[in-house]
Amino acid sequence: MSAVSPTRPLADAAAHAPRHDWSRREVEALFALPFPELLHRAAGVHRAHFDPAEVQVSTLLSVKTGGCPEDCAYCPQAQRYHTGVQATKLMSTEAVLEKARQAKAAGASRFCMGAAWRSPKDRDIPKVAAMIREVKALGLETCATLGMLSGGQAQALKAAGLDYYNHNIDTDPEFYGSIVRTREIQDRLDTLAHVRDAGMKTCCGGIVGMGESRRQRAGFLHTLATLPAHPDSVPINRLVQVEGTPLAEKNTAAGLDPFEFVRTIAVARILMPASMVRLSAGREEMSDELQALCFLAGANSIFYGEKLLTTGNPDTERDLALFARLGLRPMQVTVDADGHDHGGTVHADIAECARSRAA
Ligand code: SAM
Ligand code: DTB
Ligand code: SF4
Repeated sequence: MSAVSPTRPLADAAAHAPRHDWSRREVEALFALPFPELLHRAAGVHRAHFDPAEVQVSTLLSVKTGGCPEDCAYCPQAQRYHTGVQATKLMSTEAVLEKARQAKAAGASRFCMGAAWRSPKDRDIPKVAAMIREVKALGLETCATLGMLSGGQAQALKAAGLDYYNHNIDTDPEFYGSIVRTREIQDRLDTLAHVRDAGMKTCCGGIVGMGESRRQRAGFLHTLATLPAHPDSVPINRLVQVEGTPLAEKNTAAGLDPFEFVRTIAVARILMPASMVRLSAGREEMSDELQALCFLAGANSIFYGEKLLTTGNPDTERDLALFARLGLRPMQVTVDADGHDHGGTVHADIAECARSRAA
């Protein structure tokens, strides 16, 4: 690694130890701070727990696209909206592995498999378990997002070697019913409990720009920060407006001030200091400067690769150039004896590409 490490790595970790007793008022007060003060505080917390030059890199693959019976108002994969997404069957393990090999060669450390299901059927679990086992055997961390899980399904995925399960609460519980009517937020919380009980890491966040108020953004982050355990990974998505979805029709993202998005990242960083905060969907429409502000505010993870699930992501060339211009480098993963991993596998390609661009 050529980059210089920060001079005070982890020095302030004790002063910024994770808390689970945040009050909603405290979270709202953080949102109300002057922007430079908020970013300063978030950057301090970030440095206490992480090297701010390191960004964890994940790649997403939709292993089963579209045709979903749910009514999430943001989602291009809901069958009931006419978004042009073609429904597919579950991919074969071999086809998934081919994509995982490509992601690894391009420098990803974690491979996330997504399926447009309300919840998997028990007969799907052995097929997904085979994908997980084989992707993990490539030396990648594994993540899946398959909808609601029973306790038994969570245990079966854990037994197959699944490291992370992504399941978002998406927004403030008070606003949830305006976005999703086919399930309740409690269903999401129940699945998260099954995932934790099975011993997997949780990846849980949501979407900004769905017409929620600042108070509701505070309520969303307050809910995450007062879960029995902070999610290990917190994806903050900016709504990608896909034609045919109810939210694209309402054009809710247009009402979101980009600085408000950065504030959301900064408050997430302060509330959940030891979690990875992922600058998730929506980067394709963001300027490099806005993304740089997000990294300054404490984001330390991205999706890398030209596609998210069904929508676009910045192409890898643009991301490599951004890493090089900002002096960022991909995080490495090492697995402790206790089974906890901190960062990613060796990703020669992305690190070397970013370095050669910086030279
Ligand atoms: N069906 C599963 C579920 O709902 O958990 C897994 C896939 S679902 C697409 C995963 C997450 O993607 C959602 O919870 C939501 O936060 C995010 N997402 C979906 N559509 C989005 C959009 N148009 N813009 C931003 N994020 C989106
Ligand atoms: C998450 O919070 N964002 C990712 C991942 N978890 C699965 C998905 C974003 C999807 C954006 C819309 C699409 O590409 O279909
Ligand atoms: Fe289905 Fe998940 Fe999309 Fe909701 S977010 S419609 S559950 S794929």
